[in-house]
Amino acid sequence: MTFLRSLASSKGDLSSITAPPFILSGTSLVEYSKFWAELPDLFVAPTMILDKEERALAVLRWFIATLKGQYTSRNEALGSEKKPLNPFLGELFLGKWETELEGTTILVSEQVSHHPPVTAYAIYNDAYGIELQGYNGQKASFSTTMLNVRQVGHAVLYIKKFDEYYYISLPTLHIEGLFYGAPYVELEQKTLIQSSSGYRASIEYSGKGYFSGKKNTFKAKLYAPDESSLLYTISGQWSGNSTIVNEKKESDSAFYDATEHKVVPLIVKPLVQQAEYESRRAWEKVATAVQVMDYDTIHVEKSKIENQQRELRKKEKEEGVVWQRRYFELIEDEGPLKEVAELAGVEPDEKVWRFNREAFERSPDSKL
Ligand code: HCR
Repeated sequence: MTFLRSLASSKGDLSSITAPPFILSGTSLVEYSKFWAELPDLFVAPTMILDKEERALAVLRWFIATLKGQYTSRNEALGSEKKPLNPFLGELFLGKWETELEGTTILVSEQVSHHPPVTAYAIYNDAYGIELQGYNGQKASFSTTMLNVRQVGHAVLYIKKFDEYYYISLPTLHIEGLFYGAPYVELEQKTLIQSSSGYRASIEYSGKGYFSGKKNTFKAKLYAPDESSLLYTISGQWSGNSTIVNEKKESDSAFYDATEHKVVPLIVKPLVQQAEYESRRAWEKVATAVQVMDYDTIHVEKSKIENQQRELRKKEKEEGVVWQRRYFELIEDEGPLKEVAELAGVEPDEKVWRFNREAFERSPDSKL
């Protein structure tokens, strides 16, 4: 009951929720950016497709494939959704995927704002010339039995060879199972993937009972640049099987099987080699305490980090300085991304977080 009351009074700020110990996770939210590229083969696949329409379809397949990791991986590994640790300002999560065919894919994820919490990230594979950038925050509200979470921000995929951008909006989600102490995520509403080539995908989500009796269902439609022509309809479960219908040929075939695809683990430097502001090193003691359910230590160690941060902010205020973000900058977006957002019919954000790759590569942090 204390937990449910805390949810009801969270006033949109998920970091203020006091979760019962068995729902706590030892993983910081800054790590969640990794879910975008745990399938490096699907991440780079669009770069090898010459046909624009087929390429837009490959981007859609990759996106659908990321959902299982993003929204069900805690349930699968830990039995229920968990409350992640609130990243501190400047917290970094770095890593790489090394695969035989795709080579190296790099991840840089940074907590660029604490209040409200915002994580910015960049993921790139130079061998294939593909890069994903984005930022993410959450706004929550509580309704009788559910916690509703609206995601703020967007992601942008860039394919160098074709000088092509894809603007990706983020789905709204809600958390069910709270009364039973077994929370899980269900997606709702829509995601839009708008390409600078004009192709557009719209993905509609639903839980049990709307499209079918199954959980995690979706229906995606891919449109040609001329909005009226629907090319493909894909439907099924994002955490399971989906089928594609070619609307012109009126034929259907398998689209994606999430149960078949194995994620590639991210390689993260050993803790001793990490800087003190790197996520796993900074939260090491809390994470160990969460694992052994030592609640006093969780509280003591979390408070140490929070107090240190409070001191830092106080000092900055006294000195009249602002915290310098490490590898991301808040800029006015006047470039091609703004155009793609306009093509998508979404109001572009006035300022967007963008990766400063040069700054990252100049730093010892880039030695992964
Ligand atoms: C809502 C959530 C924190 C935010 C998580 C996000 C939206 C973060 C960005 C990722 O790209 C996608 C993503 C996936 C997660 O499913 C989502 C989390 C699910 C639960 C967590 C809440 C803060 C936890 C609240 C405490 C309970 C009730 C478990």
